Amino acid sequence: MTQWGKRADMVVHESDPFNAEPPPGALAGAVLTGLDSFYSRNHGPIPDLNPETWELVVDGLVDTPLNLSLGQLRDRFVEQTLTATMQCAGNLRAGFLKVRDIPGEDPWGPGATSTAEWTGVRLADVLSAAGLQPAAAHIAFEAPDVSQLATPPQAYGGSIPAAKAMAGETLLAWAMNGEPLTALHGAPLRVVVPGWIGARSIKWVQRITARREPSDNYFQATAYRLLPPQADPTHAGPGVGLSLGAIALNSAILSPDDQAHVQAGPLEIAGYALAGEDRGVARVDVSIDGGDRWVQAELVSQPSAWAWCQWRTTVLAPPGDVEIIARAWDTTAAMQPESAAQLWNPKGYVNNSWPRIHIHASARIAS
Ligand SMILES: Nc1nc2c(c(=O)[nH]1)N[C@H]1C(S)=C(S)[C@@H](COP(=O)(O)O)O[C@H]1N2
Ligand SMILES: [Mo]
Repeated sequence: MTQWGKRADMVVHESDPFNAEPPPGALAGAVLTGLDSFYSRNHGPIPDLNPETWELVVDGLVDTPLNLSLGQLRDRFVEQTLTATMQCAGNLRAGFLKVRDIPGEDPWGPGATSTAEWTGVRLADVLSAAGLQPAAAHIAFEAPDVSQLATPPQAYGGSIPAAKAMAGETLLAWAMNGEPLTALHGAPLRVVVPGWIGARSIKWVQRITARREPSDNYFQATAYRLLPPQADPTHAGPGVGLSLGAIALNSAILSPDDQAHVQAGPLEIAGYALAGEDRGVARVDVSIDGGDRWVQAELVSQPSAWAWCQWRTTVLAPPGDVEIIARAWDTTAAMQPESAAQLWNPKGYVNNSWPRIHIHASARIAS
């Protein structure tokens, strides 16, 4: 049996806590990621919650604090379904490790990114029912999974600004690709914050608190912050560096595999691009000559403003070692930064530099 029902070729970075991503090729070409392939990122043990007794508390700066069972949540609010991509801030950290080591963090490839159709209710509807007060600037989430990686050890949590919480796309979801949420992905209920780093999509959410300030949970105040290159992450306390929220424009090459042996000649290249909050993917370029000439890839599908754009193109691979580079542009005409070295940071977040893979093409044998 594979762990947690995942595919046999899942790249497992850690078993306890479970941290795993699908091989890149498994993500190529498909809008939705199957539940057996969807990456999983955990900071502690996976809670096994009883949906019958589980309750969601909504409190803080609200007129009417709420206690809601799963049944009440389904009955009182209008069901919503949205296709959205989840992406970990550590996606593509592996590219940073070629620049400089990052101790204690997993070397994620491009697979810490997956897309599902999420079903649940709007967080905005629940907050409105509770009577969100004007002073509430941040909405904090609490979960029961206690992480030994936090200083001090504590349950996972985080927050988003009230404006994002009240935006229609932010959901409290109980289903993924039409199936009930699994324990691994946050059953019975998780937050889904489309366009924002995965860390804010709190799984197993049990308390939602409206506050004046962001959550002071370790994973909001100290982790998931972009530190300057010289900073020592073991000594950076709360509030140091940039708090990560909205996703930065990024892309990945999913097929062929890095280091693949292929035949020279026409070669299909496929990948994803993700623009994040408020933007769409406008163009993806591919180069096989170090960036002298670029061909525009075909944008295959972008199922919603909150999902990745799958792209593909065919190049003529010359015999020998070939580097394939991609770069995405968004609807504000901004383009991804070129080099990982410029972006390297001590925790290895947000590597949105141009993706590069190397292949070896062998000359075709004349027949
Ligand atoms: N309670 C809880 N929620 C969590 C986490 C966690 O460890 N505990 N990890 C976060 C991170 S960093 C990411 S990237 C996503 C991953 O969601 P997934 O495991 O469903 O892919 O969940 C987020 N929500
Ligand atoms: Mo993450």
